[in-house]
Amino acid sequence: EDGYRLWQRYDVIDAALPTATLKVVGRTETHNIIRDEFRRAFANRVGQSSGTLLVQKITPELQARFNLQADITAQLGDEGFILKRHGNDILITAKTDIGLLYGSYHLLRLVFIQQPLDSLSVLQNPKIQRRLLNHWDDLDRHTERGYAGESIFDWHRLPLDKDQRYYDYARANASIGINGMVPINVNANALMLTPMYLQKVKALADIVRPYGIKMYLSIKFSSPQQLDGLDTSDPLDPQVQKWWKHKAAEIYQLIPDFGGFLVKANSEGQPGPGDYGRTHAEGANMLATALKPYGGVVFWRAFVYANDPAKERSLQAYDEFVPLDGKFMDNVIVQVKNGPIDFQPREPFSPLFGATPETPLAMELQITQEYLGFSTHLAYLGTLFEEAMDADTHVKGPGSAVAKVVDGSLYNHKLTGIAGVANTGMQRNWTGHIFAQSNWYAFGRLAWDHTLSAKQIANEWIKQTLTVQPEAVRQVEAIMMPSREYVVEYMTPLGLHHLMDSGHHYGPGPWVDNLGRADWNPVYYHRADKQGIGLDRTASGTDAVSQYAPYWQQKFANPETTPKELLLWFHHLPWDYQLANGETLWNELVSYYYRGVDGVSDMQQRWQQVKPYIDANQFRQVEMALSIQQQEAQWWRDASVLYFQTISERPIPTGLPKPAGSLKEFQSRKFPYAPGQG
Ligand code: BDP
Repeated sequence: EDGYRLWQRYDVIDAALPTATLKVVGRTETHNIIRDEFRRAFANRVGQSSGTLLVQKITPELQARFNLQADITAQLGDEGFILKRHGNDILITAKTDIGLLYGSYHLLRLVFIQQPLDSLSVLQNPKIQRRLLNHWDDLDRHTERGYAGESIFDWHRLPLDKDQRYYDYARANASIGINGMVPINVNANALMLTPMYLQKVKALADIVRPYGIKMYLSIKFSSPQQLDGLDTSDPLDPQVQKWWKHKAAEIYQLIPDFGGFLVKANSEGQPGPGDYGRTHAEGANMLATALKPYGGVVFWRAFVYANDPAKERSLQAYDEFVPLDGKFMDNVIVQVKNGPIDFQPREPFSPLFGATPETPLAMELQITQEYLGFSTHLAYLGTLFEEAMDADTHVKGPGSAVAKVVDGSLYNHKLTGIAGVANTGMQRNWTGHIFAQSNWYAFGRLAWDHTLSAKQIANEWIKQTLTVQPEAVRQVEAIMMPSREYVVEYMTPLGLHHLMDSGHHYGPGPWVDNLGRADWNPVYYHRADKQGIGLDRTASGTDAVSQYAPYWQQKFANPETTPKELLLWFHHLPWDYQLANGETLWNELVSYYYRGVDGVSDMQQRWQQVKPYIDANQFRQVEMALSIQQQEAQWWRDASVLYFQTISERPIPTGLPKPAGSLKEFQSRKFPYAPGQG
């Protein structure tokens, strides 16, 4: 098993079509995909019962025959589906072809995770409307923060070379409900909007369309100047507005169901409306006006932070966007990273969630493991995504979860979205680590239904990807569920963050203090000094706590009521500060670093135990990656502990072995060829 088939390893699992025959009514491309999918899944493995598996769009006859009440079918949305057993027959029905496809994938999932289908009765609609992968892939196939080889999009050979990988990519995404893609980097390239490249984009759009996937593009705000020599890209300039209107018309001519634009503006050197003294709303609305006649939307990113010594970084997105609430057009959605800084192993939820009642917010999660060990560390992110979704903002009292902001229910928004920064690449197994596939899978499943638990999703993924043997499933769950926490512990425990080495972000660099901007330096975030460690974000510090609802303001104001895992995010505390368990902060910090490394050893042991139940090639790949992770977890631990010890001047708590190696050696390590650099 080389991993190419992801969670679609049908033939190795002992399962049969649950009925004797299959009937797919219809002849569109999507119907053919459904037929093909069942053929792949079951080949000649036909069920015992005499019934039929019927895949057909809803009709009054079907409703009567399968006893579907009108109030049930009325709940079906455009992408939703119903699965219903009646006697020996099974029905997959929906209002649209895509609904049928999603229903088919759901039935296949149930079969392959070995759920009984005797009393099958399912109705599902996605809870979030636009569920996108954001690829940070460049036109030359380099992938920013990509750790699985070069980009899967071969722009040079498109549009004529329609690589099989594109179809397999679309299948995998459709099987977990992803319905949109942005194939290129938010650090955009204006060339993408030239006629030559738009032909290539059209070819891709045509391939993914029958799988229910819409094409979106990252755009460069300065495109009018770069591509056609306009004097300005000022969003209030009529020539610029006209340019974007023409561009939108050209795109929709080629791709009638084009989804819209994704924009990184005035952030980390990207051009934007701020270059002309205009607001993010003015910039977004100019693009939204151009897309509006065709039903397109603008995903406008809130990941902005200026080089402002007077304002701590985590405050900036909120201060920039909250005053603009109500100023965006109704086809703009503001895309917010889950935390206020930047995809760290753990962050509190971004205070923007819930703070803009008039503006729909999409959540951006990072599937690729830029800050969680690249693709050599096993870190199941289902738990991180779940934590980000379930965080209760308390903006409208208890029960105001981030997920309710994102699914539109908290403030009644129709336009809803979620984006995951993809971890795909040309490696045979797509993601560079077999377990990194589970993060792609978990993103899709949670985007479809955020009430699913990370544990349930892990269980589904294991059974489809690795093994259905019950004891082995249990062991692998015990590897996956705490795995992200281990990374937090050996990299950034107790609320520490942004301690990685410069540029490539590979390995520890808590000592780094010499970068061009203060807020790029790890020392800016940990603030360790003779007295203690942590960033004081309370009223006596940067006052970031004031951006949260009163409930959280109170909790975060006091170290005793701040969740322990966020302690040093919000507080600068003395090294000898006493924690609830009686330990000093220093001792606890160090023991967390050790605990994380022990976690990796635990994963290694459990992996050895499941060997008999895992394909040999899969087994070996993961075994080797775990040995790299073990080494690197120790590197993170020893480098961090040694560095902080030079400041705390306190001993390693008794019972723990001394860190191996010297701080000087750790500090001198260089990685000019680390993958995925920006
Ligand atoms: C940072 C990445 C950088 C991205 C940026 C973004 O290091 O490569 O361009 O996020 O999201 O985390 O725009």
